[in-house]
This record gives sequence, structure tokens and C-alpha cells, in this order.
Amino acid sequence: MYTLLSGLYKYVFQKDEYCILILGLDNAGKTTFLEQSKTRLSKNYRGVSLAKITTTVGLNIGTVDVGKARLMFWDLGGQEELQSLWDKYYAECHGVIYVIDSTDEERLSESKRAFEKMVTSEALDGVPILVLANKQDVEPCLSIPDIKTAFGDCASKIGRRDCLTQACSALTGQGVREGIEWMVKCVVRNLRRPPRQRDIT
Ligand code: G3D
Repeated sequence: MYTLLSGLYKYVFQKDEYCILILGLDNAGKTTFLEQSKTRLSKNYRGVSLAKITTTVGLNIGTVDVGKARLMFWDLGGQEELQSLWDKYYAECHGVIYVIDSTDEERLSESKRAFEKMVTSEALDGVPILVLANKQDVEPCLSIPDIKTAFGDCASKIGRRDCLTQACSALTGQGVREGIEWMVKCVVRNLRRPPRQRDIT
């Protein structure tokens, strides 16, 4: 009887917690994406004005619940000197959202270098990666095929893990919910990295 009741309690009151890193160069739109995700997916969240968001320096943290999954987002600074801190978070993370500024063709190769370094890290082996081609509301911008071509030789480094490139506008919300829902599906079925269990507070 105790086992039954404790199982029921866990089913109702526990969430599986997953840590998701939001990475990408500075100005790619990471913090805007985090705010838009919280606004769209959290019932009682009163969002800040997206226009007032400034580039990430250090770390922003946010939580979003999707069904029984609780996503803990860690939005890390993308400036070159801060990229060296990214790998300190890899061992703890269940998924990576990598944000690309689709309007910034000049820095695309710099973004690709940072992506390549991240994806080849052993500590991220098997971790699903969502690549967001952000700022798709701006004309002209790089399309998904443009970005896939530019990142083409990363394919072998990505390997067999789950990876999706998604068109997105963190500002308007286009593609935000779809991206998060894809990530939830991947982390939930990824048996290599079990979730942390946490009572709902
Ligand atoms: P970061 O956290 O990656 O450094 P931010 O990036 O979220 O701070 O965004 C950097 C700038 O890009 C911000 O503009 C923000 O409004 C803008 N931005 C983010 N996402 C989008 C998007 O999808 N579309 C458009 N058009 N702009 C976006 P400012 O002017 O404050 O620098």
C-alpha cells in the first residue's frame, strides 16, 4: 500500500528536471529566446519587454514546465572570453540550444567555430542539439539551407545524436514553442542522461 501511495505521490507531485544550455555568440538572441520561451510556455509569467533585453554577460537562468518535464535553462554569455566557461556546464546538461544570428553573415564562420568546438566536446556526447536560425523576421537573412551549407562539415561531428535546425524569431515567437517541444521529446527519451527528480514547489 505504501509503495502504491508513494508511487502515486511521485506521479502527481514530481517533475523530471532537465538542464538545457543556451549557447551562441553574443547578440545572437539567446536572452530574448529565453524570455520569449518563459512568456509563451509559463502560465503566470509576466514577461519583461523584449526590446529592453541587453546582451548576456555572465549567466541568465530560467525555468519552464512542459508536461511532467521541468526545463532549467542556463543562458551563457557568448563573448569570446566567456566561451571558455561553456564547458564547465557540459557535464550537468541534458540538451543544448545553439542560437545563430541569421542576419549576421560576417560572423557566421565565428559562430561555426564555436559550434564545432562545443559539439566535439566528449562531455556532450549523445546530448541533443537544437540549432536555432534566429532573427528570421528580418529581411534579408540567411535561410535554413544557407546555414546548413555553412555548417555542412560539422555533420560528422554531430554524429548520431538528435539534432534539428529550426527557423526562429525570438522577437516575434516564431518557432519558439516548436523548438522547445522538440527538445522536450529528445531529453525525455534520452536514456543516457537520466533526469533529476524534483518535487513541485
Ligand atoms: P544575446 O543574449 O545572445 O547576447 P540578446 O542576445 O537576446 O540580448 O539580443 C541581442 C539583440 O538582438 C537585441 O537587440 C534583441 O532585441 C535582438 N534580437 C534577438 N532576437 C531577435 C529576433 O528574433 N529578431 C530580431 N529582429 N531581433 C532580435 P538590441 O537592439 O537590444 O541590441
